[in-house]
Amino acid sequence: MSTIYRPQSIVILTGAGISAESGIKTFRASDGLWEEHRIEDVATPEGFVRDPGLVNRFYNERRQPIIEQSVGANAAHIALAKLEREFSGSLLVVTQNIDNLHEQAGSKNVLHMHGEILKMRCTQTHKIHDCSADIESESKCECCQMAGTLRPHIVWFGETPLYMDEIYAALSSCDLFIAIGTSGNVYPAAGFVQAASQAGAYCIEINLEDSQVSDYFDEHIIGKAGETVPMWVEEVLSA
Ligand code: BV8
Repeated sequence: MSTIYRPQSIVILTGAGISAESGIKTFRASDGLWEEHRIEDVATPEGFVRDPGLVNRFYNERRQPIIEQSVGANAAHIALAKLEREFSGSLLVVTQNIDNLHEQAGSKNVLHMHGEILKMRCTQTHKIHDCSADIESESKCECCQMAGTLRPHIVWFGETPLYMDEIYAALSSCDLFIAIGTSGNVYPAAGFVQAASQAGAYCIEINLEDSQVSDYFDEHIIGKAGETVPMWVEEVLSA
């Protein structure tokens, strides 16, 4: 990594690729999640209204391994948690992922812009609750004691991502932006590199291959996140 200076403020965007080596499926790979389900059916509010059982089953299947802790943080998550502990400047991890692997690795300053699979939301009161079991149509909500009002606390297509003000504030003031394991297909996350670059940040993309937005980055580190991220973190900490 040709970091020519000591960064003071780092924003890191992670996508499904950082969790791939933990055994969690990505979306757009040949065996990805979208190969098995149409986005319209399982990741839109319209799909949930049409068939809440199908959508709940889609997320129940993805939540189970995380509840059972049969999937764990990998070397990339662990390296980012080390960076948060040892880096003298400011660090924010913005993740598109709904798993809790950054937190399992010890990261504290994490914004889940697409929600969290271990949380659910009451559609009547909009209160957010922890979710440590399957959501079924007869699941009773703890705030309104009614069945059928719960949904995953997930941002679906057509819904507004979370923490956008904090994210854009961090992008406008960072001097180093890193995107790890994201294909650059989904906005507004895919546009974050442009916001960071326009604010003068040096932008690095860590991925197995080029993404849809690779042209906006100053540097590309090609390889598996579990190998490339720990090396990159050591270079930043020793700079
Ligand atoms: C919104 C739900 C308005 C949870 C997800 C232009 C501007 C604004 C919006 C739009 C726009 N054009 C279209 C839109 C609408 C839409 C959109 O972007 N559609 C796409 C399909 C064109 N966006 C929205 O609807 C968003 N909302 O825009 O509201 C707004 C806008 C701005 C401000 C306020 C309001 C809401 C989008 C959220 C949708 N929910 N998920 C869930 O089920 O998980 S998105 C879904 O895809 C995932 O959550 C994931 O976050 C996201 C992106 O996928 P990736 O993480 O990149 O994963 P992918 O499989 O694609 O790629 C993996 C990458 O990893 C690959 O590059 C691969 O090479 C790499 N990799 C694999 N293994 C490794 C690796 N890299 C390193 N190491 C490895 N081992």
